[in-house]
Amino acid sequence: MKLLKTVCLLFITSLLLTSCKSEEKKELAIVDTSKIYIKGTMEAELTAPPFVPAPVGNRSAKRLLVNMEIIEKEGIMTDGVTYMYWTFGGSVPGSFIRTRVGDLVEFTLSNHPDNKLPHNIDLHAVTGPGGGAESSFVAPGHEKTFSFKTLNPGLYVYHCATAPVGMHIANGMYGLILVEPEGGLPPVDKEYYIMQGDFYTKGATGEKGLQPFDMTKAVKEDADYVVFNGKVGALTGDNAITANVGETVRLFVGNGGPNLTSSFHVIGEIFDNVHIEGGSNINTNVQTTSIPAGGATIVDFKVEVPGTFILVDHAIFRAFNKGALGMLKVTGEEKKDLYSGIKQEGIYHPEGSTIQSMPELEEQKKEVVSAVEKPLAQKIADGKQVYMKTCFACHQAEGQGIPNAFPPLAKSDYLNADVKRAIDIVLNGKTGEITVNGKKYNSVMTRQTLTVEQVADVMTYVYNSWGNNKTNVSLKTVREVKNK
Ligand code: HEC
Ligand SMILES: [Cu+2]
Repeated sequence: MKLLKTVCLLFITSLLLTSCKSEEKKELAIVDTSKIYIKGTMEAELTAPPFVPAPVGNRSAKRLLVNMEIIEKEGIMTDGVTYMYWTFGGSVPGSFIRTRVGDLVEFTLSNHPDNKLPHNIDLHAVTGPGGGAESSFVAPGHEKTFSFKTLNPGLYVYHCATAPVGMHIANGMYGLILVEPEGGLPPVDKEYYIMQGDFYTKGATGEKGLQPFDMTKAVKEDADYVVFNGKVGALTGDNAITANVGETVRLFVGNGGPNLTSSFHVIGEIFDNVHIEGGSNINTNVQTTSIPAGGATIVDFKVEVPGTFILVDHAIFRAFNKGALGMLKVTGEEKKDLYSGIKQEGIYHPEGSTIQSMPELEEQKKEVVSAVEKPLAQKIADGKQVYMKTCFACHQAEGQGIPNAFPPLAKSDYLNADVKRAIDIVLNGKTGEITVNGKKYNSVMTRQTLTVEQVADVMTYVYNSWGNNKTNVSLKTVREVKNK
């Protein structure tokens, strides 16, 4: 009997304890904004991506005036392809809005008189019908004002919610609004604004000209472009985001959709902290984070070593074939103890014999056997095999390259100007800035481990394809470059 009593008591206490605990959690998540007093009025700073306004720090809650203009305008999707974007503030994604919990946001949405359509805004940070959509519906040449109080800290998507909603979002009508907690987010060295979106065009991916929106493809979720910040290359080359070794970087990452979930990943980095789904729960040491359409996340990480770190949607064809690729360039001193780079290169014998440190010797042995010049057609055929195995991943099937990341080999002025220079690149790799067909590239091509014969074959194939100058690259020329 006594035992039963004790067990009973224990059970009740544990019940009480657990209910107490969940109460505590609730209090962390929801702020009692009735206890936050509004002191003064200020105009919100709005920024175009990849930049964000200054942190709120420990400013008091305010009446925060947000003035946003809707602009429909033609812009560049990728080289030779333009698109009619509908924008909040003139950019895709739209202007970044930075608030703190307890602010009274007075939102004025104006629709430029040159626009063709009515629009509105649904902010996921709003507690109220339609997230503001009903109160903000505005015809061209008009403006509407409504206000809301930011009750929940977090990173929120906003988007147009005018019918057909999918079309307005697909045309670029989305952005992020940040509600910082009391006292602000912990300070970091660099902050950037990135948003993924999928686009659907009448023509196939890369088809030139002004491409209209394609409703059928959008319904099928068959995207032609999946991009960061509204276009291919918005964050690559000269547009890359930057940091210095030792700094902490925070990315506010949203996904406008309209359809696809993002598997957001930075190649060569690990997220130290991830605000899961943009909320208050923090996960640590994350490789890839999932961002649903209409969702967002905050990630931060310290950059420890220099180099170019590639931002991707790790649903990887989207990155290499549809545009979801960006770059973070980190400059500073090498930290060989953290990352060595290539330490040693050798021949790998699976049978388990010793590693030889002079691969050239092996290659040269092979060369003796195949020192005879083959007929041109045979070289081109063999060269194509090498190309599809080795070069294709970066320079693409038709040698067209990837804007801002991998230069084209098709009709490449750089390639056609100097054969020996091109051979040298394949033999020894290439870093540093080069200009190909008027476009600058500043990336890394790794050294390709190919035999002299393979180099002659692949270069002959490249020179005899896609409008290049039909050079027949001889074994002799490759050897000359190799032994120079
Ligand atoms: C890992 C990606 C990658 C692979 C694989 C690759 N390249 Fe490159 N290639 C590049 C990059 C990046 C550059 C530009 C380097 C720079 O910015 O300095 C480049 C530059 C070149 C250039 C000079 C620029 C131009 O467009 O004419 C040639 C020629 C070239 N590569 C040929 C090849 C050939 C042939 C192969 C296969 C044997 C190959 N590459 C494999 C990434 C790659
Ligand atoms: Cu709209």
